[in-house]
Amino acid sequence: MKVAIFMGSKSDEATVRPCAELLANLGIPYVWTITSAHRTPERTERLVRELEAQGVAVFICAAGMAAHLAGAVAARTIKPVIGIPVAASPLSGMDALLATVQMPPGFPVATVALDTAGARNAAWLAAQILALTDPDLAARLHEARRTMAAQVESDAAALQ
Ligand code: RP5
Repeated sequence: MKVAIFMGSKSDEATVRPCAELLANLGIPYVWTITSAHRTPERTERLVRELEAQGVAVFICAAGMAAHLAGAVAARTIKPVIGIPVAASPLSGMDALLATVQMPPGFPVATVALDTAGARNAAWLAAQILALTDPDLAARLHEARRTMAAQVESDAAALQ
């Protein structure tokens, strides 16, 4: 297990699924579970401790509303923490974005975009962090970028 994906509620599942799928496609072992900074603070603390002991190197946390999950995890580990703000209230995610990104100095949360775009980038960023010490994964990421560039070229050609 290299990556832990936490989400605050079952209701975040569809938003977070692209993150898990991308990690799987990149061949990165991950664990994906539900835990809440507010509803299950002890579970969150225990999971961070146990998963870190099992070798998790990056934590990804998705939450909506007063989204304190990523911050609560960042308070308990020096491993990189990536936060996905989820639009889950009438404030359209601005609440979660600010709660996730505005961490006090010393406890960074690498905050990605809202919702599924952010979920995908959370996986890419976790992969890039792991690729620092994994040349095979780095090669897969370079290949993925070549594929994305080729797609733009072929889409542009098809547009003529
Ligand atoms: C957050 O509150 C969760 O991450 C979710 O995005 C939001 C709403 O949770 P539910 O009331 O749907 O469980 O804690």
